[in-house]
Amino acid sequence: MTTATQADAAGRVNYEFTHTINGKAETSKTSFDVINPATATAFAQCPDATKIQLNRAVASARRAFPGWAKKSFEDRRAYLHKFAEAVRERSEELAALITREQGKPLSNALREMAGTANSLEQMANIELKDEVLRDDGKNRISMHFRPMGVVGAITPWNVPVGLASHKIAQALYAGNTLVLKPSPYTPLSTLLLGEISRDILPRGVFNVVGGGNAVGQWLTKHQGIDKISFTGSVATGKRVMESSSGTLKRVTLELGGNDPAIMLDDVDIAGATAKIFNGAFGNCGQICMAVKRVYVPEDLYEPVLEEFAKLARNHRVGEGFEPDVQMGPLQNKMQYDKVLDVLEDTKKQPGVRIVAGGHPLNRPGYFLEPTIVGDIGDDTRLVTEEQFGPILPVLKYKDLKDAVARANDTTMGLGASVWTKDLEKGAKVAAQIQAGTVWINHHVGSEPDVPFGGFKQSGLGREHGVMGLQAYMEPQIINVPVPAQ
Ligand code: TXE
Repeated sequence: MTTATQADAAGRVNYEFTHTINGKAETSKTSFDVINPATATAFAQCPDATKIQLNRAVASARRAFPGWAKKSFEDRRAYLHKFAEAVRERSEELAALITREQGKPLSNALREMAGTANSLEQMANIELKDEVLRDDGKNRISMHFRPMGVVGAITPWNVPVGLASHKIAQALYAGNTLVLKPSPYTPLSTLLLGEISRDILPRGVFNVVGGGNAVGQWLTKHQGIDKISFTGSVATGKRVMESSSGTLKRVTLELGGNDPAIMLDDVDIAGATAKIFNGAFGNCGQICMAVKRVYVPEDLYEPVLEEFAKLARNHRVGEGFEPDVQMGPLQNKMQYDKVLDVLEDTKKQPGVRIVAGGHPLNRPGYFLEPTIVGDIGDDTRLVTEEQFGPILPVLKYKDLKDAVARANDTTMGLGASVWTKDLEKGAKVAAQIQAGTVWINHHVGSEPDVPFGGFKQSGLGREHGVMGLQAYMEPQIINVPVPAQ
């Protein structure tokens, strides 16, 4: 029997990936190629859903909604825990598929799968309590949280299953049903996740539909969808918000970032550079909350730059299944071309120094050397745009106030970090940064019980934690007059 991860001698996976609609497998008349970014060749096919299939998925979610919403949090928790267990059992298979379609090292894909099972479990452990707002002898006013209906989730290609798991856990635990559309660049691991869910969740509660951007658009415009949860680019996020407005859908947007890391003058150089390097080059720089700019005090600039260069030169780049590989290729040709374009622009800047990397790898696939850039201006594309790739600008500063102002001089505000031995001072600097999360002496990470999201154009609303769960529900006030004694 062919499995979803077995590849033939030519690297092709001849498995029939299917949508999950109303708890059953469905194929489509047409399909599209899924590319392995390490070889730049197609290795499998994804079914391309028609509008009729999407409508059927939404209708099945609507039918399943009343029964699912009526269940208690405890019941829904038990379902999600069972789902988490099944994912854990199949995590090696899912991880291999992620490496093949996404490009990340297998060890990272396994970590993504551990995070997925953890999210499905931990987000379903959150306690959401009713609140008494007033009980003054005249009125008893309380606030309750009710499921919304059908959620449409749209996910990107950088952490395909991990990011989907947050939306699945929150939407379903809250009592909603779900239609999930993965990115056309990395749809297969999510389709397999849907397949795994079929024996566990009641029919129609969780639907997965493969397809291109049009399917996403249909979802955002659909009359039968009550809320959209989207993770992706700022530009598409704005489009999602616009097309969701027709039915005033609730919208949660988790968009890009241009995260600064600010080193203070008492920083432990070796320790901080190693951690910042991992925060910048993990997943080949393709993380919304990756470090995208580093600010370094003038006196420490040269040693810090050299330390980053050493780390970059020793970083092992290769195909995700190669042993000990630390960084894979960029995920797709569009992103590869975009990052090469930023690199070309960077090289043209007067006085710029490329202290490590700077070239594509001489092999097939979308590989680029980890690249460290020094002496670059603030108004360049590498500094002002989200590069979303393995190129890190290291910027010099004289005055901390100025560094904070430059860090804040962006339309984004997802994450940031401050690096210092003085934790109190670090916290004071953190408070001045306009970002949804500011880490001290670390960067990157999301936890099921901690709200996550961005300031400014990095997004709208928060996911995770009580706040995240509430965003998948409608608050309802019950106002009862207290009878006179
Ligand atoms: O993302 P899109 P793309 C950033 C990164 C990258 C850029 C573009 O900077 O260079 O985004 O990547 C679906 N209505 N991030 O073009 O378009 C699409 O099918 C509804 C940051 O791949 O945002 C996919 O499922 N849906 C990010 C999803 O949106 C639509 C992670 C994301 O695709 C749609 C990835 C439409 N009109 C890239 N058009 C992060 N925040 O982590 C597309 N889609």
